[in-house]
Amino acid sequence: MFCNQCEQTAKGTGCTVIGVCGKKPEVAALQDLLLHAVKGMSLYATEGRRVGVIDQEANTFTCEAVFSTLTNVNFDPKRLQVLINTCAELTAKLKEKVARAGGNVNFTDPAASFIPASDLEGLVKQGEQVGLISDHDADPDIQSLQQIMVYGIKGVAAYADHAHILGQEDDIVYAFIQEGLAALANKDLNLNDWIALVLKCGEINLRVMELLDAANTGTYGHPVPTTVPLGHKKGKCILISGHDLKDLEELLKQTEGKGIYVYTHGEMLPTHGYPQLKKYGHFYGHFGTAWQNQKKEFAEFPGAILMTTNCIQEPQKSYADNIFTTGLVAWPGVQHVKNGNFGPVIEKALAMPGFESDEDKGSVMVGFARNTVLSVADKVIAGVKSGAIKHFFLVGGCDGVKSGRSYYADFVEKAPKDTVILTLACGKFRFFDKQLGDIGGIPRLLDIGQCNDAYSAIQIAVALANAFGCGVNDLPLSLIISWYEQKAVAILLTLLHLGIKNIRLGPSLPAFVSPNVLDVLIKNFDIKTITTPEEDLAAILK
Ligand code: FSO
Ligand code: SF4
Repeated sequence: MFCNQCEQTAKGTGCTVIGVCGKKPEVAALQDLLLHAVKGMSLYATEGRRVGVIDQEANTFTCEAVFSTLTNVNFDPKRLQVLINTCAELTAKLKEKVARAGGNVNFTDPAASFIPASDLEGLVKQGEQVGLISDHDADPDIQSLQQIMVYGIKGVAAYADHAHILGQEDDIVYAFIQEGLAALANKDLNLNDWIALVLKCGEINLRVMELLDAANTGTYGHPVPTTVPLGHKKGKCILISGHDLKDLEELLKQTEGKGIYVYTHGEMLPTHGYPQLKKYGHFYGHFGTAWQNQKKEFAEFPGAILMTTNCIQEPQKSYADNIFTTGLVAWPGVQHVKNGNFGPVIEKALAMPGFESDEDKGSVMVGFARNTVLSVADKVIAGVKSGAIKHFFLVGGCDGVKSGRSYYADFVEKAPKDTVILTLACGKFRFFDKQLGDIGGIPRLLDIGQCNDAYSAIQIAVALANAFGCGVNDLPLSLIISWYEQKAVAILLTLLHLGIKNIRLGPSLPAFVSPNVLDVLIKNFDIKTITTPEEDLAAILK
């Protein structure tokens, strides 16, 4: 196996024996094969668009399949086998449609004529031949750009899947995912073509985050400032993790009146701020912190646990019987329930002891997405003009296990009292419960939301820039970003597409960025790696 798509990749170069995430070589091969099969489908889909064929089934499937190969989503060979076979079936149907419409269906790339082996063993063998960088003679910079684009596309596909679940979609998103994957079969593209595709990925990711923002706020209202308890109530309980708001809503509906309290874990925390979700009286609080602490925290939870999306880790024996997956998440042997069919989760919660007493562990505030922040824009602008607010830091992104990640908590702790910290995604759990006070009524720590709410952060920055009559790069705003998996890659590409400069990225640079590509990033975008909180703060505020 070879996989280098996430930040925790082995030795900072690539997982070759087993994934640091727990991905076994056969699963890596099956994921590679699935991506290969989707590349084949994408060749026909892209040609299809040229002759007026738009296949909705193939489009939705493309996102589901690509999302399944994202870090910490699907570890189950059998479910990957189903996806590979479905891909081949849908591709055959699409090919026929394209041929009937007069399109070219004579592609020479092996992905276009892929026929899946009949059993898992055969599929694994096929997968071992088709890894993303299996061509060892290819130009390393082009290969680097191809990886950046494919990993960015994985992030786009994840967000597109979430948006689609709530009825929001735009064919330009599907078209780009397929155009990008089909481009991998085109050996004539040069360095500039690949740079253009990488930046287009950022542009499309902005669109898909906008769709997801419309999906979430359109369905559940704009988040409002909300206090979320970190303790618990006596009684039966379910813990829900991941990013999917629709799953949460269904769970809340189905548990209503059953004497069960629902708690969030990780990226579900910001959902407490949505009016149409917070209205449920039994939607109580947040338990634990973020995904990388799940083995310890899930073991301490006395109820059922539902994983709606990434990031799942190998379930420990102590909670293997009470954890469930839904949607595209899967771990072999873990009970999988269809989206919305949460009966088994509820039964499990009712059979488990639940919390024996109330416990108060303080609280945190959520709900500072664009609507809330921009409703007090006058106050914020006045604060900057009077000098009460000297600087804004966006300290956010996704978290991981590495100890170097303590940088982010230290940074927040050391940021001067006249600065405001905006945060989002699971990286915030390193400091989300710090009491940082306020500046003239504006809290110094503002939780914008999940990783996809980077869209909201961008809208806030653009609105402030307009109010000050300057560009985003001229605002007293610095981006201190942590990355872990491919949604973070997509967001980073969006920031580059918008021309945002001086991003400080950590805890380490992606293994898939070649020295020459890094050079381009530094020259054009002044991108930097994090150093120490003291050094970076001093450099930014000087
Ligand atoms: Fe984190 Fe996982 Fe939201 Fe990622 S929970 S690491 S960027 O999937 O998606 O922030
Ligand atoms: Fe390694 Fe990350 Fe790939 Fe898992 S997803 S195999 S940890 S690079």
